[in-house]
This record gives sequence, structure tokens and C-alpha cells, in this order.
Amino acid sequence: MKNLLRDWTGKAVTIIGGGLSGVALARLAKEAGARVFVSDAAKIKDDRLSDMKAMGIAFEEEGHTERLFEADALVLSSGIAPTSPVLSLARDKGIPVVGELDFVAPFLDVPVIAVTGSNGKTTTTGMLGHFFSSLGLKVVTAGNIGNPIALVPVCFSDSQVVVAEVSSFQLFWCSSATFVGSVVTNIAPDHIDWHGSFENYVASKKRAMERTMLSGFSIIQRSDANILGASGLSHKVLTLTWGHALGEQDVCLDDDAKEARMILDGQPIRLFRFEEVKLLGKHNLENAAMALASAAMFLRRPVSGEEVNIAGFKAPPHRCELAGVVNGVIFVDDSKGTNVAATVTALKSLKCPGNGRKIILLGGRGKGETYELLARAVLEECYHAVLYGEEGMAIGAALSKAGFSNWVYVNDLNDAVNKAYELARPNDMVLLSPACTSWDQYSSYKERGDHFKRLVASLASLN
Ligand code: UMA
Repeated sequence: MKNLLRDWTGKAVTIIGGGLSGVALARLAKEAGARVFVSDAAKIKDDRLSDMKAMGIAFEEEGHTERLFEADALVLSSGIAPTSPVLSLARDKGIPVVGELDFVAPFLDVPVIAVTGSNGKTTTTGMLGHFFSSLGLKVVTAGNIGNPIALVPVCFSDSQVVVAEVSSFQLFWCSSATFVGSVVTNIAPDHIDWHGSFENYVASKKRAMERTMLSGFSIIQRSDANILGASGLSHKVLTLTWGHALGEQDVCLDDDAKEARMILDGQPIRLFRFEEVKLLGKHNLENAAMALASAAMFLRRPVSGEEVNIAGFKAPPHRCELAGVVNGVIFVDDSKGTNVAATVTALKSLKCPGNGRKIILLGGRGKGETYELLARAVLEECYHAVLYGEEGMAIGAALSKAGFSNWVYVNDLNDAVNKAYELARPNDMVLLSPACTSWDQYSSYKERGDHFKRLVASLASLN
């Protein structure tokens, strides 16, 4: 259903999912005058239950019942998969289903820049928000970054621009929301279990570009242009590439001059010098270039790293974040590296000082990926690998097959940190970039990353 409605007065709306995004949708629907019911297949967290009770929102938890179909529309929270049984029942009953972005869009009277991609989207979203705010604009960063987009019209209605981190899940359901700009940071296999195939996953990511206005812009990697079918789109699509050549449609990262440049209205401009970016890893230069080029495209004027205080942007937690140095051993927390592509990127773009070597901690719950690419990167980049968790042995088998035998399997992250420290010498880097989700042993990558930092802090206190 095309949802161009913002008048839900008196309509019965059921929100599927009582998580962070679902409760925010419920609040917005309630404020819009709807009769709201929230239904969750699992237990809803206590704080969210209290919020809903305070707002007078009816709900059910620990199972979907027939009650949820007493609705004029079902509105889906962020991650609801099309295979969810309630959706086929809704279709049979003729009840329209509306995705999160389409439901919220009519309430947003401000331009939205959508940031998606397999990796780096939270950093790029955060940077773009930081740039706009340094320029004095009222900006809100929302979406997957942790601030549900449905909260924007309720709590941040005075914003001048929204930078929304959007997932492939949200984009799958997006058919009417529009964006003034879109960024696809990169494309690599992820969430194949949800989408059913890599092609379906790419099609969802491409939706961000397809929903970009004709007068708007997209920024993507040059190497992803074919897979995203960029040439078939009518709005301006800029491509990011490493090298000197700077065409009309390019953003380039020049490794010799150590600067990022683009062409804006026919004029070449320098975006920033590499040394201005204080985040670890080459991939963060790509994120910075995409974010600053987006700011320039949105404002339709040149902007420089100094003007937006690029040096003042700090790494978001758990993304190639320095966790500590213990007796010269550098510990890096990349707990957000939950797929092969993210971990390979971190491995290739992080550098050890002097003749330091890398020891990687890998494992957790797999996402249905294969590990040939990971094994090749470990073979090229690492001295040792410490594996743990549900997927540890499967990764170990792939490493052995690739000819890398310097690996050991341990029970959990605690043992992994101790083992890595035992193997390390000064200038070595111990990198937690697990290539898997945390869900076998933790509730989120944040919890896993925080635990890693605590383990490093306790090593530091003992040494
Ligand atoms: N559920 C049902 N019926 C179903 C399926 C699910 O009731 O058929 C329920 C689940 O039981 C659960 C709820 O729906 O209680 C969904 O909760 P959730 O934890 O999956 O999602 P939210 O709490 O709403 O958080 C979402 C994003 N999560 C997902 O997209 C999976 C958060 O991104 C986001 O920060 C938050 O909204 C605020 O906008 C997290 C994430 O992991 C960080 N995103 C994935 C990623 O980054 O790769 C996409």
C-alpha cells in the first residue's frame, strides 16, 4: 500500500514488534490520533511496557493473537521479515501492511538523507550529523544508529535536516518515503538469512537510491556502481574511488597527495587532508569522504574538513575503537564487525606500529556466510587467530583449508583475550572483529564490545 497518509485519526493500527522502533511507532501513531495496539511474539522489555502503559497503548506479548488483525493497517517495526507468519495472514485478510519508513515519512517536514551500506553506515551517519551541527544546522541523526526514526516528528520536529541510518530491512518495506540524498557506503554479503539471497539484499540497498528525488544525489563506491545499477538512475550519482583521476561524477581519495577531493558545480574542491581524520583505518577515510561530499551536495557549496571540524569527530564505540594498550600490546574493539566484509576491511585497513603483528579474535553466531575471503585475509594479515563461540570451529576449518594453522579454539571472549595477550609482544595488535553476531553469548555487539573493554582494562590493572 502506498502510504501517503498522515491522518490516522480514529483508525485502528497494529504495530508489529514492541522493540525500540515499535514503541516509537506506537507513540507516533497515538499522537496522530490512531487507536494503537502493539503485538510482539516475544516478551517486551519492562521499560517499554511502562512507556506504553503511560501512553495508554494496548499491547500483547509472548505471542501474536487474532486481536492484532482488528486493524485498518499493520505497521512494521524495523526488522520484521516478509516471511513473518502474521504478514501472510494479514494479506489473506486484506489488511494493508506499512513499513516503518513509509509510515513515518508523511510526518517529516524536513529533508532526509538516507545512509545505508553493509559496513560503515553508523560512522558515516554520525559524521554527517557532526558536520551539519558544526555548520550550525539543527540536525538529528536517526534510524539504526539507535534513535528510532518515528521519534523525529515527535521529539525533534524543529530539525532542519535528518540524517537517517537505514537498514536493508527498513528499505525492503520502503515504497513511498523519499530522500533528498542517499549514501550507500559499500556492498558486501550480509543478512542473507533475512533476505533469502544476495540479489535480494542488494535490491533492498538500491531502494535508497531509487527513492532519492530527481533533484537529489546519491554517493556510492565506484566498484559498486554496476551491481547497484547506478547508470539506470536519473538523479546525480557520484562515485567514490581511490586514485588521482577526478571526473565530473567523482569523489576521490588520493593516496599520494593524502587528500580527498570532489568536483562541485564544475570546480574541483579539496574536502580534507587525511591527517585531519582521527579515526583508525583507511575505510574511515572513505566514510569521511562520503559524509563530507554529502554535506557539500546538500548545501550546494564547497565545505572543507576544517569548516566542519572533521578532526573533532570521535570514533563511535565498537568500530575499530582503541580499547587500550597493555605493555605495548594494542587492543582494538571492532565488535561491530559482524560479517566477513567488515572484518576483512578492518584487517586490511588497520596498521600496527613498527614490526607489530596482528592477532585476531573471531567467532560468535554465524550469519550463513562462507569464510574463504576471511581466511585469505587472515592468511595475509595475521600472525595468529583466536577462535571462540558457536562458529569458532567452522572458521577454524576454513582457516586450515586456506593453509593457516596458527589458530586456537577457546571457550569464550575472556579466554580469547587472555590467550591473545599471552601470544602477543609489544607493538602487536589484538583485534576483536569477530565476523559473526554476538547472539550466542551476548544480547548485542555493544554488550560484547563493552565486555572486551572491561577485559582489557582488567588486564591493564594486573600488568
Ligand atoms: N517480532 C515480532 N514478530 C515477528 C518478528 C519480530 O513480534 O514476526 C518482534 C521481536 O520479538 C522483537 C521486535 O519485534 O521484540 C523487534 O525488536 P528488534 O530488537 O529486532 O528491533 P528494535 O528494538 O525495534 O530495534 C530496531 C533496529 N533493529 C533491527 O533492525 C533488527 C535497531 O538496529 C535500531 O537501532 C532500532 O530499531 C532503532 O531504530 C540494530 C540492528 O542490529 C542496531 N540493526 C541491524 C544492523 O545494523 O545490521 C539491521
